[in-house]
Amino acid sequence: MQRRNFVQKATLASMTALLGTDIVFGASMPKYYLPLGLQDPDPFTMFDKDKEMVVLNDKPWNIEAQAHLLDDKITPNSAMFVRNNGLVPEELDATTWKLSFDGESAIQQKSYTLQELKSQFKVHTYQLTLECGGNGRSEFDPPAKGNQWTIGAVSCATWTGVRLRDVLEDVGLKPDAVYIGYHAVDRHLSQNPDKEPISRGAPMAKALQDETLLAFQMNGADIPAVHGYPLRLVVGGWPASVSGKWLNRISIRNIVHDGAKMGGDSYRVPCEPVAPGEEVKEEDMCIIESMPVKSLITYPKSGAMLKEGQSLNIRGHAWAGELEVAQMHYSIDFGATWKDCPIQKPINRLAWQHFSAKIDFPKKGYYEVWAKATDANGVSQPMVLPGWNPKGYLNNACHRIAVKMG
Ligand SMILES: Nc1nc2c(c(=O)[nH]1)N[C@H]1C(S)=C(S)[C@@H](COP(=O)(O)O)O[C@H]1N2
Ligand SMILES: [Mo]
Repeated sequence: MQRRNFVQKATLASMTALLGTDIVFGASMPKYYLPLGLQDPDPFTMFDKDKEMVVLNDKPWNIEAQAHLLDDKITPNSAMFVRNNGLVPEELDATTWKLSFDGESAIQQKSYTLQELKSQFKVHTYQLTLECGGNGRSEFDPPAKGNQWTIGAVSCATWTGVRLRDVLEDVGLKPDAVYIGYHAVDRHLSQNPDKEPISRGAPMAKALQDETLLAFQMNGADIPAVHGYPLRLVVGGWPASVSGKWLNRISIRNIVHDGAKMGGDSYRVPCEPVAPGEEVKEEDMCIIESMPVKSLITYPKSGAMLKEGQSLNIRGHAWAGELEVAQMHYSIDFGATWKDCPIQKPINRLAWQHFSAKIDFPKKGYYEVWAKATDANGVSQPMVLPGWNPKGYLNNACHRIAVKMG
């Protein structure tokens, strides 16, 4: 990333220096050509990701996990999906970083260095589930444009930072404050500095929750560059698009924040169900808030082979947006019957929960294990696709794995 930009301005001499040897026919190189030897390494090396992660797009970078890579209770960086709307910022300096507050409903304009945030406010740590609103999009029919996420755009890492609420109280909220909107330093794909790739936000009630963090650490270390170093808004349980990376400004609004990707059909679904493929008027679209109940079998990998009579231990995670997962079930007969599956309590609100079960199969043959979570309101995952919507959001259909015995 850094190099691509650099080379536009680089001279032949500096490229030679970087390569450590002469570019023998350098004079014949097209202007602005980037020698292969100076191009970025592969995304797995560049972002420190598992080689089994799946790249969906490289401009911008969008990379998802596979179910078995998400087996850890706390998602390590190596298995955390990447969703960028614009270009990963090139220069990120934590020592000079500032977070500023503005907006119609801010009592004052104020800014904080990272050091001020850390020293003036209490530091909190939570495990928070972040799922892209478009996770599962690839299954919709008629198909929806956008990254064709399968099941891997979800993570639950440990985030450390200060509460947004504490800082908002320090800035001061006017009584008409209804929403916060974030701004960040990543650039629009067009490279137009006046355009933001994304600037979303949350209603005040969500912004003021205990778990809504201005985070400066992930899994006990600096946040990796691609995940928002050095400061990120983390809003668990809502579409991960609300969790602004590379955060440098928060606007306190007296209207629903109207930043990039807040309107149209971005992160919005029909307020009332529609038929697949139906056109939906803009005023009939509603902003996605809490994500729906969902689960993932992370062990074994689909395609597991068992010996005759061998039982199978499965495990995975379940989450339900703002709610807790109350029950977990599995089926080996395509949903005809369901068995109870023990599920742990979350370590804190908005963290995913872990389930496991020991399954016995009646005889040799092909099976599928389907997993189904039910939230605290009694709402369960649909067995197959839920309601169609123009951008293919909120697919929380039951996850399943194939198993062969004998
Ligand atoms: N500044 C900024 N923040 C952002 C984005 C972005 O492109 N720029 N993408 C959002 C979207 S759509 C998602 S799903 C999550 C992805 O977070 P991750 O890449 O850390 O997994 O970041 C959100 N925050
Ligand atoms: Mo997203």
